Amino acid sequence: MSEASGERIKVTVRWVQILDNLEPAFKEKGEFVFKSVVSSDNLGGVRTESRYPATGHISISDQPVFNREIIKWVIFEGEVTDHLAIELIGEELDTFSANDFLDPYRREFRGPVSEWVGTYGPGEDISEGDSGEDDPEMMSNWRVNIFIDKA
Ligand SMILES: [Ca+2]
Ligand SMILES: [Ca+2]
Ligand SMILES: [Ca+2]
Repeated sequence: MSEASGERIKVTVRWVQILDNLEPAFKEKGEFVFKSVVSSDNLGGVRTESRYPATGHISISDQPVFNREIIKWVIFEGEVTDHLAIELIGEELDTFSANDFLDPYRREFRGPVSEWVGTYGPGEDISEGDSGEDDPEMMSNWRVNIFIDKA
């Protein structure tokens, strides 16, 4: 294992946008908790889990204009060489029934780090073949913007 071969990166979820708050129509906001798993098979294997917010939940509306929350949530900071996988699970908390889940988000990056540092969001992708309905950051009930930077 050679530590010198890795590059240090930082992955931040900059914002989330809720298209369906998974609540009855009369309720404007849903109560959300997001969980992340960031992993890499580089350097003997890396896996980092975190939760946003750290405690409690965040109430987010699904009304246009009010449905985007800037969260600046750092989900990974560490060394990788040529692989990174990001998974996000959004859970909407309910008191009198089982919790609801947003579509799971997953995206995997391979190859030299310099080829995939950047911003990944709805309709602003760097990689080819990721536009329109295939855009991983445009899910049926939410959207996400992720920033991968050298740290
Ligand atoms: Ca609900
Ligand atoms: Ca709820
Ligand atoms: Ca995208």
